[in-house]
Amino acid sequence: MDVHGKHLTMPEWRRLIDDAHAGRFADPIVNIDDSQGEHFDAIFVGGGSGGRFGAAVLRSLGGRPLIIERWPFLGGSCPHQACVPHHLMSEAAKELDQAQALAGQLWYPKFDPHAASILELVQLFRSQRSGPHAHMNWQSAEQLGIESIVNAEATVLDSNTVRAAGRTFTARALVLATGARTEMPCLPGESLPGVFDFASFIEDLDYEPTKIVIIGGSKVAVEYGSYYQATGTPTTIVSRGGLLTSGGPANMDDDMRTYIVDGMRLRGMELLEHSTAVRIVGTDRVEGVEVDTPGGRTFIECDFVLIGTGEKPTLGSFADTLSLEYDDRGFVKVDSRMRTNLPDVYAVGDLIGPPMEMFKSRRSGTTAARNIMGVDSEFHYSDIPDFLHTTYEVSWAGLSERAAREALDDIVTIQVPPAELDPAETPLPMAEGTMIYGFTLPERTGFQKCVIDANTRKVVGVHHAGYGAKDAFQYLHHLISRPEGLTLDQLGELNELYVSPDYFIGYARLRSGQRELKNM
Ligand code: COM
Repeated sequence: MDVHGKHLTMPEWRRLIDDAHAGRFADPIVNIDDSQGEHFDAIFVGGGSGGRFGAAVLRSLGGRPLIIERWPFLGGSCPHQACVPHHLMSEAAKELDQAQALAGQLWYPKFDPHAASILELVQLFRSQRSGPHAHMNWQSAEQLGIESIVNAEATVLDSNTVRAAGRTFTARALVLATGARTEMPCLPGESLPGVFDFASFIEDLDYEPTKIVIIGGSKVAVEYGSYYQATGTPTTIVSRGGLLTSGGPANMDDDMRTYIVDGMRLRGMELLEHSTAVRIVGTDRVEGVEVDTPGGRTFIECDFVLIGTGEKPTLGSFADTLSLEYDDRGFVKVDSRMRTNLPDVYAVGDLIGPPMEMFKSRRSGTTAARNIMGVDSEFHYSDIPDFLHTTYEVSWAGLSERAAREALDDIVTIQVPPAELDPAETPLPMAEGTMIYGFTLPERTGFQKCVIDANTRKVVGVHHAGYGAKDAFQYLHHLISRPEGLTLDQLGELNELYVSPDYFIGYARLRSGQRELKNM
């Protein structure tokens, strides 16, 4: 189907995408300006965040990009199976957490776990997701002027030639952006009905889970686990190591980890750490999981298993036609300019390995685009602000207290609630989003820590469990990562919009000017 110059509306895109999903429409959807020929500055194989943002920047810089995407929409797994449903469910988790904790108080009715249906929310997402999908297609075509073929597989013939929709296209450069998917742990029983990963959970769920086991300690495991438990569905996480420790999110502060992991237990979740799932049991469908725990082997009954053990790259036809170098986990190796080992071939997004975060996909795509257009550009994605959700939004940037103490001589911290006070009797932080808990269940009001190098007075790490601070952390990460850094005194000179999600500005002001900085 040729849609070039047709200026499809959002509802028209939506219908087309819905038809393609339902199998009613299988043709490639082609938006190519044929008057410009079949040669491009870059062909992006994969139209997720990396491909879409890369193509947009390449176009801004005067280049001609082509995106080829197998799904009928641009935007990739984010609006389809990953970030967007996860955020929908994390928002639900926050609401349900309050509804459970405050049931029968204030305006909260008695908590009814049957009313909080996991299936209903998945169905709601599935029925509405083509709205965001349509926007990605409409924006890319109408506002960004990106040429694309969606609903079509790309076949990479060589570094400069790709076939799709029965046509052959050439380009100065190739950008590989085919993403990643769950690395299944190869457990007996893992193909039984009732065993899901983050993608099939969204695509295939057709019943209401009543007892859940999650295998793995990834962000996916913690985020969906917190949501399931908040719906009133008993949930167990089986994690090989300590939850959110080694191999988990880098630089998470130990005290913050303790706060959120204790918080999951407080809410009734069973956390089996240092434990290994050995077998998923069932005849026609999953009936339970056998687990080796430090106390011996145990059987956990369940009717739903989520695998959250990490991801592996999704390789396309290029794996056969290009002699690419891969790292030891199979991800495509790139340098800081997103160049692979082959001239003219770049790789971006989840295909190049962790962190599996959208900003990394987007920025790796734009970095490749700039370099292709002759603008020297590097992206180092190991130093990142990071976040996850439990029933809290948890954000952090810079060093944990432990890492700071290992790297620097003299560290002081500002911690809320202060370490010497009993959280159950201390309604702090009680910031944005936790005011009601402040007056009902003080220990649920969150956690904040600011780590400071006492010698230079520079803030070297910030940590937050609460709500609404991600915005601030984007900027805080920039401020503290600059060569000149951000001192406690400068932080204290900012104007805070009280009550803001974090109290770093106010607390920094209370300490600014103090000659010998002390813990607070
Ligand atoms: C966002 C997808 S859901 S993209 O990064 O805007 O392409």
